[in-house]
Amino acid sequence: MKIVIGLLSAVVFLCLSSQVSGQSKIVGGEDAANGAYPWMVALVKKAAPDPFQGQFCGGSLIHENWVLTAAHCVDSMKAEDIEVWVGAHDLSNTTGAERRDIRAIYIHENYFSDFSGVLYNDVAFLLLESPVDTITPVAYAKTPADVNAGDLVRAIGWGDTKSNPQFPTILQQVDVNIRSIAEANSLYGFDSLDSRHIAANASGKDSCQGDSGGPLFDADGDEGKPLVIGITSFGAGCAETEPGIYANVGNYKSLIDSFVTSSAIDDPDASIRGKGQPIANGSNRAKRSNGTFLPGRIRGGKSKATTFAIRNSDTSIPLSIESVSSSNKHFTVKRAPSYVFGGDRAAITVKFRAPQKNRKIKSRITVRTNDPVKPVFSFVIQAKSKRNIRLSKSRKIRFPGQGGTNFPGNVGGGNFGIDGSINWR
Ligand code: 4AZ
Repeated sequence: MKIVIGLLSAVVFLCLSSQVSGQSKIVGGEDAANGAYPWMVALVKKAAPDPFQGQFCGGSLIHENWVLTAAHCVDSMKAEDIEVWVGAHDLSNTTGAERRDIRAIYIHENYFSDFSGVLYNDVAFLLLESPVDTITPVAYAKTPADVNAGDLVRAIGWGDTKSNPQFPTILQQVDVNIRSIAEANSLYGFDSLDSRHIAANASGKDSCQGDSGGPLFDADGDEGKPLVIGITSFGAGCAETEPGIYANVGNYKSLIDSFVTSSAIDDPDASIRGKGQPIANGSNRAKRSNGTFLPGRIRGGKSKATTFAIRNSDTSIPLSIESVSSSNKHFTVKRAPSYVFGGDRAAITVKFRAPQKNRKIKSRITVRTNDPVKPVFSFVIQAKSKRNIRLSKSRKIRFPGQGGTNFPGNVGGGNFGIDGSINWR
């Protein structure tokens, strides 16, 4: 039942997304005053001919080294393919704005999308190649309770205006009202939105495609100055009856604090340690090991997990784990962090599922990180599988005496007791 509703709402979602509401600006907004939001960031694809054509998302400068944006903006992108413009107003003329390359992208550990298209933990951090020290960063909410239903808040961006021109060169702003999560869930017809989200809209007014990653803010929430409370995330189209949905920044305060306080200049320096026995590689067994093996033999069909610790050096910027992969299908990566703060460690769990054969199986685990000196770690893991005992049809077996007597001979997996833990087939 839940799945049916999910699929239905996914269909409704797609239909609404393709409708054009005929409103003007961000949708229903107006030109921002030049210089009103210098901390506003444009995310731009470097491959594009100019910032206007390359702009694909927004962001907020929350620290001289850090931009807060949406995970869905950058989760399939490489840092070297993006540049940011801080303090831009007119994307067709970025004179006076600050351009920066991106040193690393960090995506929230638990960012995901469900079957109806709802995004959760749509939060990401961009580390700038060099600090922006000429622009004051914007304040961000310290608690989710900083907003209440009915509050008037503001969204800004260079996204779709649903009018002409569809994509503005001038930064747009729109004022919208916070909607309670209960109301937003009922307007969407599902129950998926929670304290990780903020909902906001007003009649004919909304953020839209291209505004994602940009801020939702209380214009005077930080002692008369802007306070970022949301990250533009998704919606059922734009300026429809369903409100726009934003990541609830106050909910992520401690994570955001961890990033903005980890601005060491030092590059990350990763090391990996595994449990189990070292695999001998060369003459000096202990020193020249390049991985571990799982002790014992694992019976066909059974699984065994092993854990590796990935550590980042003390004084470094966060280590971003871009991917962890296994070269052999009998080993799967069950758990891997997406970032490791300086001085911290995190677990990588690899699971071995034994095939129905007596075999020794090796897999190369490859970890890709943003460690600039040694970005790729690779080590071997090995396990032995043990064939489950199957009695071949042609083989006649007589059970001597009563149950519990040891069965002589060697069938399949070796000597065994008749009432031992054997899977008879
Ligand atoms: C988008 O696609 C998008 N109406 C952003 C915000 C909203 C809808 C779509 C909210 O980036």
